[in-house]
Amino acid sequence: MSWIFYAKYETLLHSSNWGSSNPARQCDADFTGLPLVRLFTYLRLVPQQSTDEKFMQAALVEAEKGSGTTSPNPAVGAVLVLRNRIIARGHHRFAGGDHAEIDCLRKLDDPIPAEAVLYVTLEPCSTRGRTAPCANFIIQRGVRRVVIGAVDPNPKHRGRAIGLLRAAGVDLITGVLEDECTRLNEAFNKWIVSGEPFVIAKCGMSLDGYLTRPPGETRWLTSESSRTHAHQLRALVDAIIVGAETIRRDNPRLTVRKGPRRAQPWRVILTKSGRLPRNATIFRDAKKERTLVYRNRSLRAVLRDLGRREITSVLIEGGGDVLSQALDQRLIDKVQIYVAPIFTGGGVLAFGGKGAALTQQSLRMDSPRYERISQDICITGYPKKATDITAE
Ligand code: AOF
Ligand code: ZN
Repeated sequence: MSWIFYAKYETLLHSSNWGSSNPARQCDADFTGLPLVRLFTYLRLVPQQSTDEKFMQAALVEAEKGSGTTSPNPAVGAVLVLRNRIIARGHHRFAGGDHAEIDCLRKLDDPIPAEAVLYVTLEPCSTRGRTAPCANFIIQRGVRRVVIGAVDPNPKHRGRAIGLLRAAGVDLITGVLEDECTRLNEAFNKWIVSGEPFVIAKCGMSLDGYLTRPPGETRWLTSESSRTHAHQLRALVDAIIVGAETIRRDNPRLTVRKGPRRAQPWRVILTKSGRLPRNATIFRDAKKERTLVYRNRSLRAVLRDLGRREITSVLIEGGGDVLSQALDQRLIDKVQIYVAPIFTGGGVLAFGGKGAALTQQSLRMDSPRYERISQDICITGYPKKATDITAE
């Protein structure tokens, strides 16, 4: 394998932005002013992408075209390669529609050449669901070599197609760009094995951790760019959860106004008292049949019920009450938090709750990412599992 020096673009990007005082320079990498010694610290010896990785990357690009529209199915992409050239591409668009492999292979009428290789981001399915099994179709079409990204976590399929294809004499390898292929479907991966949706906690907060705006001041703590950035998440989830107080106070629309979404995400309102303004937008607008109200139910019970309705991902948008419950009950799978450079004091804490008795029991983030957006910082991360913490 050949090796190249490769600057970790992202690390440089973040390190340079931290030091930046120029709000106009948001996310572009900036090498000026970076001491040479620091530059070399970040130079990493990494393997050049192999041919398999290159084509799996192309299959991932296909898969991403379905992100946000395939639920409750995963987003999957495929490419067919002949002598180092992609001759067909395909992706899964919506549940009930063609799977990625079928979409790709159907683009060729002719017999598939013996040297052709099929790259697919997820292990092909092996039994009939809404559609016929892809493994059989691949064998029938005479594909001789298959490269798989991630194994399908669906208990109905997990590992079966690998056995079927090998038994039919197909040359097969798995695990190419496995992490990328897995992460693409983080919501599906949780829901299909647990029956509960993947929970993303999202909010904008002040430097002192408050959600609320100072009375009489501007309506928002975070910048417009942060809010546009945050809005894009809505296009990728099946439901948005808020507490009744958010409806009473802000009368939000909770709709997707940008992005590829086919259906409006469910709007889920949690209330103890049942007191909700009848003329709130969510009960009156064109999407009103996509509003669900849960009265006096624990967040966990709500999530279970949503999972039964094939809701694979939820976005908790506030207020402090719901976010705190989610934190205290350890129901969060991912956070996306926008911190604005402002101290408000008082008001509603984003994550009040009971808190952890000991620092050791606090919820730590795994793989946190920091992105500067205008004057704000967007922090994303995955809470560490208890097992990761005890292993440290
Ligand atoms: C594939 N290729 O593109 C996708 C797969 O009900 P069905 O027939 O649509 O099957 C859904 C299941 O198939 C889904 O839960 C997941 O395990 C797998 N998704 N498989 O071979 C695809 N989207
Ligand atoms: Zn399939």
